[in-house]
Amino acid sequence: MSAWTKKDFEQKLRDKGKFYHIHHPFHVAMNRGNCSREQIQGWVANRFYYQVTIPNKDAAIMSNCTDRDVRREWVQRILDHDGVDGEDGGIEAWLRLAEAVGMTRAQIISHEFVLPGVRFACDAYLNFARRATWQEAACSSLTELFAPEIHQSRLDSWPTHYPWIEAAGYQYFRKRLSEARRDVQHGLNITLEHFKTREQQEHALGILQFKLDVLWTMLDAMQLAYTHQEPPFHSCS
Ligand code: AHQ
Repeated sequence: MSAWTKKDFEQKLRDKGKFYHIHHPFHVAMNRGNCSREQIQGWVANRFYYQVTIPNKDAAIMSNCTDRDVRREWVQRILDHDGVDGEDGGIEAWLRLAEAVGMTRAQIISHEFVLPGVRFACDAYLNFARRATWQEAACSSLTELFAPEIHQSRLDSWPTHYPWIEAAGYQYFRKRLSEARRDVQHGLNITLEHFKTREQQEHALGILQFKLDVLWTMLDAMQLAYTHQEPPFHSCS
């Protein structure tokens, strides 16, 4: 089969948005204001494990990438999360979000609330980035094609639905609006350029689906634990 044009290939990637975790029942409930304090806190505590995985994931990509120009741009993702002099970074902003929802930094940093399913999904993403080619791992970050919408939906809906959350916690979502857009331009250019044949393009779609599955599965674990009150081993006496 002949390769898709770059325009059609990009549209096929964007069409995967229907599987994005904004459509997961947990996020739908959250954006409708139907989450309890426990569900919000559980989500913040578990997503912290994802956030701290990202810099290691991006460092894995850097370690596999032999292209200096790509590394010069990709390194910014690590700095966005770890921070630099004068800039606290995303991990610090997530800790402020944790305090804004009524948790302590120690609780979050300890990972004591991280569910096995969340850990496995995040570790699968990190291990994928370690063993895949840097172009495949760049492609897997393209779930952020759909991220600005989800960050904006929180900024739009949380103040009304969750007045008990301190507004200082929203800084993380605001920060990602611009960072995600910049990241996506870079990741998309790499992906559209690298995956040329129809077989390679289909492979890229499969990689994006893998990452969509990572995000979806994290919420499945949280849904069981915090919505259905069925955390792991809850039925074992
Ligand atoms: O806060 C997020 C973030 O820093 C990243 C990095 C990026 C990647 O490299 O895979 N993906 C990502 C995402 C973040 N937030 C998620 C959310 O729902 O708040 C969305 C997620 C993504 O779409 O991959």
